[in-house]
Amino acid sequence: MANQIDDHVFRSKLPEIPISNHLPLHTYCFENYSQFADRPCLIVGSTNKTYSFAETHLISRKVGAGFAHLGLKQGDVVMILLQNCAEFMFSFLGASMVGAVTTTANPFYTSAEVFKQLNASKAKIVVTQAQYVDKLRDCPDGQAAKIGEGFTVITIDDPPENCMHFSVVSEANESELPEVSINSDDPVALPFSSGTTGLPKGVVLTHKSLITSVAQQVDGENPNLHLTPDDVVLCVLPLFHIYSLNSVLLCSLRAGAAVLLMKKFEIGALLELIQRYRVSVAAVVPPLVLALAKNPMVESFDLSSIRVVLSGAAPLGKELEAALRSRVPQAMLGQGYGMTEAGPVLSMCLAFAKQPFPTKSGSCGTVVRNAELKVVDPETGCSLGRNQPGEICIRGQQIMKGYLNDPDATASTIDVDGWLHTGDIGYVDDDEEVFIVDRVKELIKFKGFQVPPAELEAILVSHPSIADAAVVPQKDDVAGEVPVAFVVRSNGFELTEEAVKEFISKQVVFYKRLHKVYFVHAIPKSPSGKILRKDLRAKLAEKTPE
Ligand code: 4UW
Repeated sequence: MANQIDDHVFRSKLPEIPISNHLPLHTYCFENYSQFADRPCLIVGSTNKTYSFAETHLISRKVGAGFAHLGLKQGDVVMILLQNCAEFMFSFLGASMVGAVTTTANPFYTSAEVFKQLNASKAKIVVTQAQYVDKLRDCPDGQAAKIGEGFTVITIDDPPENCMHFSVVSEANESELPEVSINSDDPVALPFSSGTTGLPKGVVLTHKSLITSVAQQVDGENPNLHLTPDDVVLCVLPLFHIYSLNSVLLCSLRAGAAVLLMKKFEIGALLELIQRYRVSVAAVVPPLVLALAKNPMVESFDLSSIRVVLSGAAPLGKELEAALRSRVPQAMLGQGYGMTEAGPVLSMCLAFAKQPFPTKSGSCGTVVRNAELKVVDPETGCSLGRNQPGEICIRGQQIMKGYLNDPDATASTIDVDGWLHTGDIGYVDDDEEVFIVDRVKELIKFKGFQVPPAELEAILVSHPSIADAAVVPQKDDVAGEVPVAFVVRSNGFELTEEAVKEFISKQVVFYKRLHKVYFVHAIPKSPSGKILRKDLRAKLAEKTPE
């Protein structure tokens, strides 16, 4: 406790607010919706179909009732394996309404990746599209549950064999939605993240955590991220990632803003939709900033409606920010800083507040209100003052409850005093702005997507000709970072770089593919057997790492 008294704790410049985090998440999100019931809530970019808030509320209730009819019980898990679409929203909210939990997965995952998450989360229902159903059929080790036996598959388009159509749930009778008593500490979302070390793990986010995070952004007299029913918020970032799910979907729902859903990023379609729907808030990641700043097509479209560009999930260079500024001079540009386990938002640009504050380029915002942030020396654990870089820690009701069935991983991430350790190195300056300067955790980020090195290392050492392996990030102008491997061949085995790359690419989603393989005689390790990643990163900085 002595240590706590000495802590330098940073807080928001905005006053604390009361947060209704005793409610279930869906009740909180729809709390004010009668004020904008007939306004657009969801706009489907590819079809121009629009759902009002009242329609979204009703369909979500139907889906909840439909899920219950299929046997989904409070505490059960639904997997959403979809690109951005209206059914994503209905399924997430419908599940919440019956006290169930949603785990979101990337539809581009390979079958092996999907099954790892399906088995770990024990999902009872999978909502997906017909084209992804094959991934659910051939479980690689043949041991998992099967469609129709262990889990039910619902497709939003023509259902293949043993699957049912989404209308089975979306046309259910909403009056049959079961009454459930939800505790604020019950889980509602289960995204997967590798955190600071190891394999992807289920991150238990409760009703309380997500409400707190949304409220920290959009509630109060002077919201940190000011959204109104006049806003149209671009939703091109995938909803299976917590950034889009929380800061785009849930925040808009709470604030009454319309969400413009795009299935995937394609610059022409994106620009056309921004112009057509007069998008006012664009949530982006640095590669999208690059496209908006550099692509010549941008000149032919009217982007004058954009008032806010929010970037996050990976570092945004100052030069890139400046280049974008010249394209959308009327807009406020700034960053948010999030981490799945943190609920996810740690800090948000205060230029987005209703009564904005001046902010600096390169900053990741200021810690959100109703939360505490500190910076600790990674060696001593002591907290540091202003302008001194160290590991960023966050505390508040928004952070995860813990990792699913993994108390050890939870204990090594959230300490006994409730501080969540991020594995990011940064500092807080004289104006309360957070700057991230490095990452000490293993995680690699390709265009903001998580690439867990431990996952690739486990696959590599399963190869009969590989004795040992380590995967580390290499800087890349477009993706930010790309994964590269150091590989030790087994005695006497021939193995080419191409063969190693192909072995990996068959088993993982595109952004986890290896960009380079270096053959070495040994992987540097600490006496306890930990890979010395710092040494390997230093080797990469040399010209010839072999
Ligand atoms: N600058 C530098 C940043 C930044 C960053 C994240 O995949 P995860 O677990 O989670 C995220 C969540 C991002 C997010 C959520 C909600 C939100 O409003 C927002 O603001 C725009 C962003 O990315 O990866 C977490 C890790 O990603 C890095 C950092 O290392 C963090 O621990 N990261 N944001 N602005 N790095």
